[in-house]
Amino acid sequence: HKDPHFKPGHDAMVHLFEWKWNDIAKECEQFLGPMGFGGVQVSPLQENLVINNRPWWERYQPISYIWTTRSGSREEFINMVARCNKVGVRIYVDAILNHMSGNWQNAHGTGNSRADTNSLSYPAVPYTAQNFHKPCAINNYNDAVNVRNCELTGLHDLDQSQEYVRNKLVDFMNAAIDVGVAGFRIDAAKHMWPADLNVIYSRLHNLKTEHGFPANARPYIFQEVIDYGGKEAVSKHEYNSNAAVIEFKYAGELSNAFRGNNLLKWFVNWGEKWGLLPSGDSLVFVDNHDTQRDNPQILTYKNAKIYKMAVAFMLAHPFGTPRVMSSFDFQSKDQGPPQDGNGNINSPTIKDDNSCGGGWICEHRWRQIYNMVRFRNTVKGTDVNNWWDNGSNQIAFCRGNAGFVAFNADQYDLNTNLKTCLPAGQYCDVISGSLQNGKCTGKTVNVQQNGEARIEIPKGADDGVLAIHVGAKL
Ligand code: LAG
Ligand code: CA
Repeated sequence: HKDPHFKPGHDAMVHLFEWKWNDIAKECEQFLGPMGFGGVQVSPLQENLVINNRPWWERYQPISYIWTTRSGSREEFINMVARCNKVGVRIYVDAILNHMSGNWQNAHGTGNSRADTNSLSYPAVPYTAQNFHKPCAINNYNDAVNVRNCELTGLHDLDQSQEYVRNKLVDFMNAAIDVGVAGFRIDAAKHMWPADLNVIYSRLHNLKTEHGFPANARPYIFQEVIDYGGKEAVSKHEYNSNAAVIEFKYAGELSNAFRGNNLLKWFVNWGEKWGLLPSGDSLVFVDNHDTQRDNPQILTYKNAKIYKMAVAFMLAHPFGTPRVMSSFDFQSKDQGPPQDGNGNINSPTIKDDNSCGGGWICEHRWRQIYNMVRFRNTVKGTDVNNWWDNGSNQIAFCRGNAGFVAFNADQYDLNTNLKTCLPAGQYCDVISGSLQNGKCTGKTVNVQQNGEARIEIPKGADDGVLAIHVGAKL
């Protein structure tokens, strides 16, 4: 369950948070496939409770396993998966296995199901009170039983030790596998027992060759276990034997350093030496839909220059399976996606320069980000070599003989000769521009016979990164 099954020439996942299935299908065909993205994490597939003013988080309050949400219908979902697979882009579903909804009067769902949440009755599944842990509140992260058998912010906590509950969860996931999804994000994995989860994973179907997967392929599973390395009863190390884990410490350390609280030179040994899980077990990221709202330490699109530097570093470095966040703009924590007066989600609009409008940020359509996805594909299979730093926040490294990247997070210019490890010639810096019709729209870098080049990143430049690779040679 640790292989994302990206197609050759494709890498990195993007979280198209709250996008509609029809829009994702179009995005796969028009942008993600051609740009070499590997897959999409989509918002939850299961029916959720309708909540007043339609906050984004209503989708984390399931009411049944019917595939009807504000992202679209079952037919639209199936159509999206097929169209994305066809252009080499995988789909990963955000699966909520830990809980159902909290308590709400007159609860009804996006597929018109009803529930009596106060008595833990969800007839559209059906679940009754006996399928849940006896309600108690999670309030002690030093106690694994409290963390796993009590309610996360009042969300009714399913008992995954019951065969009946396991079967409901497995059937839901297998139905998604059977229409072609490549895997799942496991929401709130920290709040479930690893042994129960492993039973569930073991019962999942293989991915099917008819959807372009290799024979006997297992679904990719990446589990949300928030663990920044502090002392708590539950740790990420309990979860990575059978499946991947979302590496929150990776995200925390990157934001910390790019904000100026740690020197970039220390990234010379970035990886397990920092207390991260092994590379092959780690889904890595800079921000997610939660941390961009509730963790002021974490970089987001709102700090565009240093955010893009952190994302570029993630994509340039071989550690982990990277996930790029794609947001909608928000002013307050609860604000839902761009929507009309009837609560229908609006589609993003696409401008001439590739970027989005209509309230959608679409970080994945920022040149500095999608060009680094191309960089990652081009250098795949190589290591980090010829690390250079100035003893502070200017760093550079090669990826084999295929790519070179430099960062300047110091408050003075970077202007020096560096080994690029690339064959001599003229290269297009894919951060300040793109190679289009044989011409570079940004800076060009001249690599000498000895592999060295003059590398300049002035302190006031729009971007604090420079990246060149053999796929963008003039
Ligand atoms: C997750 N991972 O473990 C999701 O990434 C995260 O977005 C989910 O919380 C959480 N677990 C539950 O799936 C989100 C919001 C919460 C929201 C919850 C349920 O961050 O704020 O809670 O979804 O919608 C809300 C209210 C709470 C209330 C609760 C129950 O904010 O005050 O107690 O609903 O009604
Ligand atoms: Ca639980």
